[in-house]
Formats: sequence, structure tokens, C-alpha cells
Amino acid sequence: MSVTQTELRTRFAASLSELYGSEVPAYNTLVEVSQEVNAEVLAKRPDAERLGTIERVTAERHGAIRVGTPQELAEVGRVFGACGMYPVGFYDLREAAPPIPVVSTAFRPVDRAELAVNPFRVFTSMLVVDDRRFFDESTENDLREFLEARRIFPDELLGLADRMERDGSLEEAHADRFIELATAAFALSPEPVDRAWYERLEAISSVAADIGGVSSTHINHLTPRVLDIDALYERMTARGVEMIDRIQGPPRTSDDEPDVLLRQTSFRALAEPRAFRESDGSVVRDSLSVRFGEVEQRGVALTPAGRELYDLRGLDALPRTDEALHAADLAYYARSAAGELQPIVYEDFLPKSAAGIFASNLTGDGRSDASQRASRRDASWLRDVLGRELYDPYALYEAERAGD
Ligand code: OOG
Ligand code: NI
Repeated sequence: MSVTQTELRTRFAASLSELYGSEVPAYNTLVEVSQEVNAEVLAKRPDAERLGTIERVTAERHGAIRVGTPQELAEVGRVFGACGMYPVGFYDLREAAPPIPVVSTAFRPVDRAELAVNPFRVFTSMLVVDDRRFFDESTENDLREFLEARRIFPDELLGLADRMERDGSLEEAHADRFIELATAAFALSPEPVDRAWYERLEAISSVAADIGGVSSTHINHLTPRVLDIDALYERMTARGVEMIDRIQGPPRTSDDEPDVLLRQTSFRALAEPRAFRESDGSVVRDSLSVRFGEVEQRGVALTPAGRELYDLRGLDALPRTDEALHAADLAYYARSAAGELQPIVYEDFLPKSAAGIFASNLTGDGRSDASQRASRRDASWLRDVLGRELYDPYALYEAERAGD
């Protein structure tokens, strides 16, 4: 028996979910409460599945990972490529408030049918070590040296990934091995963290320390999808889980109005035990708070015009029915065989919310100097680094609307 890319993605998402649940038990609570809320919405609202079947929504996760070098990013592209997940969109979080020294993309399936079977996606950020607004020359050099000395993905894993992309299938034993190695690559490392180095980076940016201060990478969060994020927020709070102070993204709409884009919230980063190496060489147990539990609710994708209106004037500027959103070309809809409007779900991310989620889980705003030289990073740079096509989210929504 051989394993397809779709099947590999499904197994990889499940395996990461198991790993993350074993590392961050509060994540299991989040998944449990999400499923509770989803079952209730399904029982109560006849249109509960208009943005995806309950099977899809129940399996749906997005992960977030952070890497340090173009080479690591290209390798991430190969590992996810094996799972039928391709880079979509370019996000520059250096422009966010507060600024974060990373640029990002999201790896995800790009076909509707693939998304329907398993919509796993991973928001992937790369540290920009040569951006002088954050890192002076000596920190840049030290970061480069540290990052270039580490290997996140073993050659065996990359070899299996390439074989899967080339052949479109893997033998069962190879697929098992791929899952084992890929999951291990994202586990929290027991390797002691060099305290002085970590703290030097942390003073600049906690995200820089999380990426460049440790010798491996890890999933930062794994996010289930919920059909009523306000209900979830209340229920988590009632269970005694400390949530960040708000839900990011557009405000709640009433039950008969379409949900748009993406709403997200999270429970606060938890103190996790980590080993540290002190300057005298001794190793001590301490903790770091960098990983948190996020949850999301998805709505209809907006067109560029709809998005501009939303970014400038907020949700109130948009009409409140599918028909009006469609007629004004502000959101994407397909037509069912019966001629009904079917919302095309937003499959991507919102940089403002991403920055908000980053910020509410950071220990401090860090330090940056806007008068210093920025380094150029854009979609074409990202495409070159990845050595593969970088999809434009709007082009994907357009094609879907057109029925391509
Ligand atoms: C990524 C933050 C972005 C989201 O859902 O917007 C993100 C990170 O924390 O590394 O995951
Ligand atoms: Ni996230």
C-alpha cells in the first residue's frame, strides 16, 4: 500500500496535534471546548456548515512555526510540499505594531477539494537578521553564526520529502518514517538554552530569542477552528483558563449576517520548564513562556476592494448580506447548482491579528530603531528563497469563484 500526499498531510496534522497536546495539555482543553461549541452550533443553526462541513472544521488546524535562515525556510517548503501544502501569500510583520523582525508565508493546500479533505495550514515566519532596525552588525554576525551551525531537518527527512513530491506517493514504511522525523523536528528540545545569548536576543525581541536563541525549532501554537469564538472565549474563561484580553479581527456579526475573514483569540503563553546553561557552565531548570493556545473562527474571503474597505473603515463599512457583498464585489462567492450564493471561506491570515496575537503573548515590546536601514524582503525574494511558486491568495479565490 502506498500513501498519498493528502493522506500524509492528514497524518502529519494528527501527529503534530498529538505531540502538541502532550507538550501543552491546555491545548487539549481548547480542542475539547471547540468541539463542544461546534456540536452546539451544529444542533442550533441550520446554516452551521455553510463555511465547511463539520468533518472539515473538526479536523482543521493551523500551526505556527518560526525559522532562522533562508535555507531553513526552503527546507520547510520541501517538508510541507510533500504533504501537498504550498506557500501562499507574503506577510511582513516588521511593519506591524509593535514591529516583529520576521517575514512570513502560509503553507496550505490550494485546491478546494484538498482543503475539504484536510485543510492543514502552517504560518511560517523567518527571522530577518540583517534588518538594522532590530539587529546591529555584531548581533547579526552572531545570529548568522549560531543559526548556520544548526540543522533542523535531517537529510533522511528531506530525502523522503523530495521523493514524495517527485512520485506523488510513498510506501507505508517510508510514510511512517517521514511522520516520525517531521514530528520530531517540531518538538520542544531538551537541549539547554544558553542564558546569556537568549537574554541578549530577548532584549531586542522575544520572537528573535525564540528563533535564534535555541538550537532547534518547535511548533509555537496549533489552532483549532470553532464556529462561535465568543462562546468559546467565555467557556475557556469559565474553566479558569486565562485568555488574552480580546478577540482579534472583525467584531461579532449577528446570527443572520455573514461572518467575514478571520477572528482569533488565544490563551496566554504558559510557563514551560526548560533547561538553561549559565555563564559558569552549570545547567539549571527554569522556564520560558513562548507557546500559547490559539483558536480561530473563519468567514467569507473578501475581494481586494472589500479588504481595503475593511482595513480602512472596519466591518461597519461592509454591507451585511451575502447578496449585497456579492453584488458590490466585496466578497467571494461561488454559485451552487441551484443558483444559490455559496461563500468562499477565507483560508489565509491577517497580519494585524497576527501581530496582535504575537504582542499579547510577548514579555515586552522589545527594541527597534525606525531610523535605521530596513532590509528588502518581498514576495519575489521569498519565491527565490523557496525555489517554488508563491501563490497569491486573491488569484486563488478568483479562480475558485470563476469555477476553474
Ligand atoms: C505566528 C503568528 C501568526 C496567526 O494565527 O495569525 C499566526 C507566530 O506566533 O509565530 O499564527
Ligand atoms: Ni496562529
